[in-house]
Amino acid sequence: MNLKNLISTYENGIATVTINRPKVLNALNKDTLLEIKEVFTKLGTDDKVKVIILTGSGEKAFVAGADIAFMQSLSAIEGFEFAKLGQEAFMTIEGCPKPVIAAINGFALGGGNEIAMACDLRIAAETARFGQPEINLGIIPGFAGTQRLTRLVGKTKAKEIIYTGAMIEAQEAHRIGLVNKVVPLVDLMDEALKMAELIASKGAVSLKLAKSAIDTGVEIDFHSGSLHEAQLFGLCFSTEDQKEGMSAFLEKRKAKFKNK
Ligand code: DAK
Repeated sequence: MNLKNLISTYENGIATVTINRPKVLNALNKDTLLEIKEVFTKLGTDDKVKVIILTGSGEKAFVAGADIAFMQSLSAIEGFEFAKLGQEAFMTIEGCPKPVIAAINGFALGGGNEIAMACDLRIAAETARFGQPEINLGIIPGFAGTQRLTRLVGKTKAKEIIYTGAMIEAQEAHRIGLVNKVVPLVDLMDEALKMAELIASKGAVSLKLAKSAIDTGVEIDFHSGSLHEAQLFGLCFSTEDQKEGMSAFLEKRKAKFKNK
C-alpha cells in the first residue's frame, strides 16, 4: 500500500496508524480519508493484527479537523462525496473487528474529535484539547459528531460543546467520560501500547464479539441488545478459546488463546 498521508507500522500483534500531515495539524482531506478507509479495511482482516492504535504526527495535534482549505471551494456534489467518504472512513474504524485505541497527542477538533470518538478507547496527553468548533465556521459537525458525542457524554454536555464551539482540556474530557485516561505527553505512546498489549493478550474472537455486542446493543433497545448478547455468548462456545480459557482457569494456569 503506497501511503502518502499515513504511516502504518506493525509489531507483536499491534498496528500503529499515524496521520502524518503535521504542517496542517493532521487535518483530514479526501486523500487522507481514502487512505484511512483502505488501511483500516486491510488491518481489520489481517489475522496478525489484534489491536490498532491511531495517533497523529508531531506534538501539537492529533487531528485539527477536516481540512478547511480543501473544503472551502467544494461544489455541492463534491461536498456530498466528501461527506460520504468521511462517513465510510469513520464507519470502517468503528466497524473494524479489532479494538482501536486513539492516542490523542494534541488538538482533537471537529473531525479530529469525531475520528477519536469512532475509536473504541481514547487515551489523551495532558496537553490534548478537544472540541467541535464547526459552529464557528457556520456549519455543524458532519462526521456524526452530534450522534457520537451525545452518546458518550450525554445531551447536556454535547449541546454545550457543540453550541459554544469552545475547547475543553484533557482533564475535563476525562471527567465527562470523553476519554478513558489522561497521561503526560511523553508517556502517551507507552500507555497506549501497554493497554494495547493487555488487550492483545485476550482472545481475538471474544474481543470481536464483545465489540459487536456493545456497539450494536447501544443502537437498539435493551431487550434486543440482550438477545444479541446471548446469541454472541452462545457463539463463544464454538471457539477453541472458550475451551482453553475455562480449562486454564480450572487448571490454575494462564490461558494461551489461539484466536479461534
Ligand atoms: N484545516 C486546514 N488547515 C488547518 C486546520 C484545518 N482544520 N487546522 C489548522 N490548519 C493549518 C493552519 O491553517 C496553519 O497553516 P499555515 O498557516 O501554517 O499554512 C497550520 O495548520 C497551523 O495552524 P495555526 O497556525 O492555526 O496554529 P495555532 O497553534 O495558532 O492554532 C488551532 C491551532 C488548532 C487552534 C487552529 O489551527 C484552529 O483553530 N484550527 C481549525 C480548527 C477547526 O476549526 N477544526 C474544525 C474543522 S471543521 C463534513 C463532515 C465533517 C466535517 C466537514 C464536512 N461533511 C459531512 C461534508 C468536519 C468539519 C471540521 O472538522
